[in-house]
Amino acid sequence: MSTIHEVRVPDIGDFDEVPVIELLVSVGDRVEPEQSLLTLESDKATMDVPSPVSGVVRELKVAVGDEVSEGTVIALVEVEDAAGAGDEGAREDHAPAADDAAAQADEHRAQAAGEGPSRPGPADEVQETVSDSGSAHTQAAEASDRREALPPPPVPFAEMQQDPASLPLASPAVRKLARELGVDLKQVQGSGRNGRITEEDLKSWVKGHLSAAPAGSATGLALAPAPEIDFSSFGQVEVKPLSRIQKISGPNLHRNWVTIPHVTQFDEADITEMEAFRKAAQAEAEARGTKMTPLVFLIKAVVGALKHYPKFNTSLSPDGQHLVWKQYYHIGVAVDTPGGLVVPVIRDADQQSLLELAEELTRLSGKAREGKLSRDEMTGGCLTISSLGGIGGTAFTPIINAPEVAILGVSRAQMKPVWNGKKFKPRLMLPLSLSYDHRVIDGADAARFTRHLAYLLEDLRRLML
Ligand code: CAO
Repeated sequence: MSTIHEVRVPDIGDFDEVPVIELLVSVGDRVEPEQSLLTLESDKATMDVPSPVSGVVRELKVAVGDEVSEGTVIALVEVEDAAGAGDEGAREDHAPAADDAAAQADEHRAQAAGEGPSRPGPADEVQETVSDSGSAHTQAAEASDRREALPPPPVPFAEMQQDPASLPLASPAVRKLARELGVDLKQVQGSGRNGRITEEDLKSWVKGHLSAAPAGSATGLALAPAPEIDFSSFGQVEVKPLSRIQKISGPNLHRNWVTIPHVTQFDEADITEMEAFRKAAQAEAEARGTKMTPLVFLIKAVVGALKHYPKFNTSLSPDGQHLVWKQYYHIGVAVDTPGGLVVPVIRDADQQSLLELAEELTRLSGKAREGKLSRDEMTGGCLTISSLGGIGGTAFTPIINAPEVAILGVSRAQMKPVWNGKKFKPRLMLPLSLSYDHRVIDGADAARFTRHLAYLLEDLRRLML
């Protein structure tokens, strides 16, 4: 005998009409208790909705983009065994659920007796099917007994009371395991879709830390805590919260800065000829409603350099024992927005012309500034370019956007006198600052990479060789 269980959105705190951003299962999939079914994203946090039962997904009641609130039915799961048939929330296929009416009567009676409304957990949710037969009193008592025999409902989103904006993506089961092991998930790098932390990632992280630390040695940085300073004792102050983006990116930047051994290689590219071509192509770009900036050429040249030096298109496995060599060329571009720094990713940059790249850059940076980038548009990058060329400066040391192994900083091009062996000639020189992960890349590799990049930018026809 099988029963159909309606899975509803559990208590998600003060949130209402939260959009579904990802479906993690399909119709026909077998699911286990606590397995995530879908992901919601409020303006403050990303949350998974777990299945309270084990069974087979028979119907998905929502699609990506739908907005849901506490109690919304999101899926029908067929529970096959006898134990499942007894679950709260289960609706028998072959008969109306008389018990459900009894459970409701039980609840209403409790409220009428002054016990006050009780907030239902996911396993206590009100049923759709109501029977008009049988004794409500007897069945209510049975329903109560049965509820007591059930395992407690999953406690959803306990983390929401903590710092929701900075929670990494992980299923409730992985969060539970992390809590048991005392691991802060923010330190674990996720290898799943959209950076989701899998059980394997968590175990590798723990193994890596156990094997890296000789017995008795300190694994942390053992720094003195930052002093708490009352700035108002020095003068008038105003305290404002960090933006949502800053709250998310800050811990990531911090982790990348302290866990990756950074070195920055500086170089310059002579872009005098490139600049002439860029200006000539500007009219065509404008006719297509876009702009041809030096960054567009840089994206193209970076793809060329990645093809020549594929080690820059890798990621280190979480245990630090393997390199993942990517066969695709997705380029991240740091964009300065009113809310903070975001990095949209231009997919398959190798397959796009300069004009197409210009259009894509205009589209993504516009969406970034409007805060409308989807998760897909911000993930999967191979190497990030951070260009401050439109603002100024001569060089800087960008922080690597892990799990990438290098980031290219670009500063403002300047006309400089360059010695050509006989005399000084005015040349437009573009400053390049390449930060790289020294665990993966040697200094000589980095110097070769930036030299090759400069070689391509100096004569773009070389990209076609
Ligand atoms: N040298 C000289 N001039 C440059 C230049 C360079 N390296 N890069 C851009 N310019 C010029 C452009 O040609 C443009 O000139 P016009 O106004 O005459 O057309 C002007 O500077 C402004 O360019 P832009 O900034 O609008 O366009 P872009 O394609 O260079 O950059 C974007 C787009 C989205 C990357 C940029 O606007 C941005 O947000 N940059 C900030 C990134 C950032 O904050 N990085 C720091 C992160 S910390 O690691």
